Amino acid sequence: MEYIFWYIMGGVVLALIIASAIVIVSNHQHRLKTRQAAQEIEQAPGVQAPAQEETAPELPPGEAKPEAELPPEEPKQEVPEPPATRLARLRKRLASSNNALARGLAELLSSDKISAQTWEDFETTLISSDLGIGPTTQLVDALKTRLAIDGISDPDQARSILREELVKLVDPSMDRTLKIDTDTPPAVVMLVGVNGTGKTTTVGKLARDLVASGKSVLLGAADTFRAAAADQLTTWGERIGVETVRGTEGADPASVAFEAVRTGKDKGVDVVLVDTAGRLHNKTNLMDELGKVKRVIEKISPVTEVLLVLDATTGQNGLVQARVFADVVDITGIVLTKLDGSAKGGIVVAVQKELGVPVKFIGLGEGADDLAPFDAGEFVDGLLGL
Ligand SMILES: Nc1nc2c(ncn2[C@@H]2O[C@H](COP(=O)(O)OP(=O)(O)OP(=O)(O)O)[C@@H](O)[C@H]2O)c(=O)[nH]1
Ligand SMILES: [Mg+2]
Repeated sequence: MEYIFWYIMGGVVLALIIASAIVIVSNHQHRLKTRQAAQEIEQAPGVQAPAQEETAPELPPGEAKPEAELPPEEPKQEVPEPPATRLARLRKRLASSNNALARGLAELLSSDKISAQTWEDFETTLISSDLGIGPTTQLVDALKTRLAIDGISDPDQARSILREELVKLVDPSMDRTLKIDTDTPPAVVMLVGVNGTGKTTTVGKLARDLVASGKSVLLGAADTFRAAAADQLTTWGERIGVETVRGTEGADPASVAFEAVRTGKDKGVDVVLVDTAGRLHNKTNLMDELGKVKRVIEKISPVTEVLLVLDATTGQNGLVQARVFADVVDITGIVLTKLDGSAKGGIVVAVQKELGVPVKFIGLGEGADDLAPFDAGEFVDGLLGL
């Protein structure tokens, strides 16, 4: 009996093996047929082969599998240069910026004897360095008096008197801090000015410094004239990890500014920096629009600071712009950019006198750390090459 059982079992196993073999062979034939059909379709005119799915090449045994591709690294947040080294670097740049005021002062100090002609030349240099007639007369009179009274012939002493008088003219008593303290956050800082003076760049540089000092910041791209303007601001924001609120090209700048400040308030940020479009001061409608932007923002939060951004190389024309902007929005501070170029340092004094508001920041280059808080002593030392 037992052998009958094993006989039956053997038969069953054999039948299973034969069945599996049949299945494998028929699958293989089916795959061959499908491939043949696919090749025929590929070869037919006008038909493109479907893209082959990429498969990883087989590795020879024992070879390590390459590591899976890592996701792109989060952009590293940039760390601003510390203020001390930045100021030293900026002072050097100011001294080498070849401006007329520095040259005039150097000439005066290098004369053995200060004659009437030397004074006259010095006066001319001061006026042509954008200092303005009033401040020039004031400076020359003060110097003449002090140098004569004290009978100074030592150039070092003369230089230090000149430094003192210049610092006085630049007025170290002015409050140059950025106004961002407010009982009703966020503080709102608006940047205004004519085309290409450096508003957007200054927003970026300022935001970077604020973030480094522990403030939370949001940017408002109220320059809706060109999409590229909002892109430029957004790029600055991404570099320092802050959000930019922007509208579509041609949107009402006041509504974008409003939205930015509202978002800033909702999110509890400390400071909202609002970039505005460059506008010609002689275009009344554009100037009116600026007034509207400020009024609309103030429906939510007071504007704590309106910074007028002036290109220092434009000289006297900058003063004309300053006057018109001040009529439309109350300017609370001035940013003088491009003092690294062919700018004439005297504009600092002239513009402060014109508006009665302080220069708060100076731009000395296109780099992210090329903005310095203005300091009367540092500035004069830079001019005198001290
Ligand atoms: N040398 C130098 N270049 C600067 C300085 N500040 C800005 N720039 C450059 O000036 C050019 C214009 O700067 P933006 O910040 O785009 O000026 P803007 O006022 O926003 O211009 P609009 O939005 O077109 O009115 C850019 O090439 C800046 O890199 C500075 O202090 N020194
Ligand atoms: Mg801009």
